Amino acid sequence: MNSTDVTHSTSDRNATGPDWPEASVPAARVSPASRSHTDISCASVPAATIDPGLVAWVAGIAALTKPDHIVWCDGSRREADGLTKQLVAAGKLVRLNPQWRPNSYLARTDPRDVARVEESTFICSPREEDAGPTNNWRDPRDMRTELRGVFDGSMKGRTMYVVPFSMGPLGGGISQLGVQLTDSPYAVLSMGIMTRTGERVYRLIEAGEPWMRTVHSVGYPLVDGLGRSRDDVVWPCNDTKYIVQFPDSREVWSYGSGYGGNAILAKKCCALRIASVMARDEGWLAEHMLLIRLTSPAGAVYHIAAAFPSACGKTNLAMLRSTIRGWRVETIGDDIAWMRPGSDGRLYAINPEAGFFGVAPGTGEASNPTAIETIWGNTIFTNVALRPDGDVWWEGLTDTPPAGLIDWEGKPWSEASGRPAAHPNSRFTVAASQCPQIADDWEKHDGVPIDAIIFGGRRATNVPLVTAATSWQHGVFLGATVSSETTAAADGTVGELRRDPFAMLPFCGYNMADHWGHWLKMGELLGERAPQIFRVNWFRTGVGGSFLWPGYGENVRVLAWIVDRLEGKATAVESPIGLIPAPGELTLDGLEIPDAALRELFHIDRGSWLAECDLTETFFTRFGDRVPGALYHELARMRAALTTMR
Ligand code: OXD
Ligand code: MN
Repeated sequence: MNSTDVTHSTSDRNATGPDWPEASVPAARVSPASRSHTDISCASVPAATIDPGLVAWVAGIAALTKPDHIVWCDGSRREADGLTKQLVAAGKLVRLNPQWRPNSYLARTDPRDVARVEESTFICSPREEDAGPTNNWRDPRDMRTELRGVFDGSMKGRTMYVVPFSMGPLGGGISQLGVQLTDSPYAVLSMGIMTRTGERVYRLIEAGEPWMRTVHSVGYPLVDGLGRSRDDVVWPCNDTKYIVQFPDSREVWSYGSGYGGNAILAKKCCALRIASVMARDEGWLAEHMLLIRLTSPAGAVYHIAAAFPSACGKTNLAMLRSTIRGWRVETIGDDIAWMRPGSDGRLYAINPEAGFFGVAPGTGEASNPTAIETIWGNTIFTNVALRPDGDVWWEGLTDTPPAGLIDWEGKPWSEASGRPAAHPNSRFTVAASQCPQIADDWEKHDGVPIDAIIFGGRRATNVPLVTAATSWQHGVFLGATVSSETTAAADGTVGELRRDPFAMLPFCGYNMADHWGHWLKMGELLGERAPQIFRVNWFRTGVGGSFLWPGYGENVRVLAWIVDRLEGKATAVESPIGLIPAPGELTLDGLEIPDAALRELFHIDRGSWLAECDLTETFFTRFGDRVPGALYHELARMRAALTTMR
């Protein structure tokens, strides 16, 4: 099986394809007998480490959560195969047809457990003001008491897995270690793809490396409060959910959800919420950014980090295939970047993850052929639709849905069903190394030097296709004002804006205004060697609401202009909101784009921008005096320039 077969398979294969006996919907309940069928756990397995701190912590959590077994994971293929078999036997994973999707599986979650739960996500810094107005804060002592209550006995009847992990290449200078305790084998398998797990992590911990402590329980013990056993279910979870970060002790506690964003604790919880605090304290940056390498026709190489709010096509940009000759994009990361000043004074970045946890709907052969090739096999799909021939499907994979689909809830589906076949937040989890355009040195220990930083949002109005910041300080202002329109006002003025500064709103482990201050400090530190900052918007619409810019692979034209700016070649014109390409500077050959659309893409409407300034001021006011004066200065400068604009 290779990627070419898969590309063929998704569009041309007929629904009655090869025989695939396992396409039946799994039973809703799982009997204890099937649970023990291939259970690889063993209560008497000795600890896999001699680190006394780790052993004592695991024992302490086991005493609280009371699992039947403890498994010290080694991250091996054998271990993953054993767990997978166990889950398939228990009806918790559907094995996909290996002819189309080798070693790949479908998980269907409980319909009440399909996404991150921001309302149940807490930052428990000792002082409320350090969490800031955009995070839910709870007093750490109160929260610990509450958590002790919910975790007490939460793993009864289950196995607790000890998953050692490294974010970033093992032993790398920018990498960080952690251990996740979990009663979810699905989480163990996902962690095995998304992080570097394995025995070497135990050895590094024994050698004295610091590590993050993370605890996860789906909150569905197999013994109830009265001591009676109960059957397991296909997707155990709990209506009560907690995703709790203790930034000071570098700890995460997650309860009640098995969904990836809440259960793969190394990702959003550690690599962003906890790491952002470490970065603030230690002088680096942990950001919600993709990482790419861009090579120009002349062979010049640049590295770009880009922040976009969730659901703004980040994976598509991370895997972009250039539509213009000579330009090439290589993928380094699709979601998170850790960046540190190197000894030469430049900013160096790594992707701390080892896999992609990508949104499936909208990922198709036209929008992202690279992702489609990446997921040819060895992939866990969650909440996508199942074809009768044992492969997967989701909206946007192909134009026409195949016949005979089973939807993400396990029910027969047809276009007449009036609901999506795949959940809008359905996912694929796959190793980054399977990406056909992953950079050869994507795991380089010291990272890659960043030349440009991009902020993007989903804006139907106002924000031009591309803007260059006039300074680092102005760039930080652009980052702090990242936003997406939820609805555009009927009269064409600014609609309801969802603010998502630095695309970090749900992910910053401390006061967002302090995050801006930290970025300003980093700019001072980097000085002349700081990357240049840009803002992009692929989503501006014209009359009738159609997109003005074709997007996807054509976005390389914007990247090319950014490189021209870095090389001092492209001229830009000043505007009240930043520098925009001078007419004719954007490479448009081969693209049919009407002049009127081009003008509209860069049009700056004074009235709407002044209204936006007011909204920005109101937004800043939420943070009181924590907002750095430099950002108010940028706001005042923009207002003044708009007022005098002709
Ligand atoms: C993600 C997100 O899952 O940003 O990456 O929500
Ligand atoms: Mn993300």
